[in-house]
Amino acid sequence: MRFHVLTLFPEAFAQPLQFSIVARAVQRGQINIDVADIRDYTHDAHGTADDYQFGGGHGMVMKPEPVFEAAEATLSGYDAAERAQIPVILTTPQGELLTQKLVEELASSPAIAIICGHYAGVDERIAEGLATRPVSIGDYVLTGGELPAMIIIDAVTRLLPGVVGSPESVAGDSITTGLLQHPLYTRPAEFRGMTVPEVLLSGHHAEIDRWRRRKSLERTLEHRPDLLSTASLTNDDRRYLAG
Ligand code: 6GU
Repeated sequence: MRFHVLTLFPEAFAQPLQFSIVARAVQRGQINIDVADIRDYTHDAHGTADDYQFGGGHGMVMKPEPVFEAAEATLSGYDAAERAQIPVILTTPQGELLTQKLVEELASSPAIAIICGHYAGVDERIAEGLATRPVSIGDYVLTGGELPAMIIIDAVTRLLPGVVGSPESVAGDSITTGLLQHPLYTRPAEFRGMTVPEVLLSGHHAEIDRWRRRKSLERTLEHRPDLLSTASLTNDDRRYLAG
């Protein structure tokens, strides 16, 4: 998978993606993260990439020309058929909410371009004529789209074949199953007076599975009751939640 990031702050990407699983995926050649500096595509001596808004109002707006030119240069290596398969994401609080379902869809693309919005926002013609996928990472406002871009890269990368050790750990994820994950414990069995639930030490796999399922249901009910309407629940699950 090739990620093409278009940003006014390429330095933001130098460190954060260089540890753990994403770094290993880069080293193994499973992903490639290409970062283009939008300012390299400006035409004046000052490298002006933003300007005042028509109609007045607070905050600067990213100009369309440098962003279009950066995207065209970045994607020029692909032929028309490939190009048509590449989602061009625009990070914006006005976008479609990033969910695991959207992450799965993105992970099936051959490459992904991500335009990082900044300042008050981007000229609407970037959304109209260039981006194909406006994406928001949640209902709060950030100063820019760089962190959202990294979040998208991280979430997509871990779904690629061979990136995360065991396919089960991806399949059994929080959210992927439609429920929040059950609690996890490792050694020591007792820590500062806090003990590991007996059932996990019992070796009874059916009991362990039942306990985990129930904890998932309890947590989902407590923190994300909205997920219960779409999760696939057994009659047992329903009885447990009702009781
Ligand atoms: Cl993608 N960008 C910005 N600036 N703020 C956000 C966001 C994106 N998603 C949630 N808040």
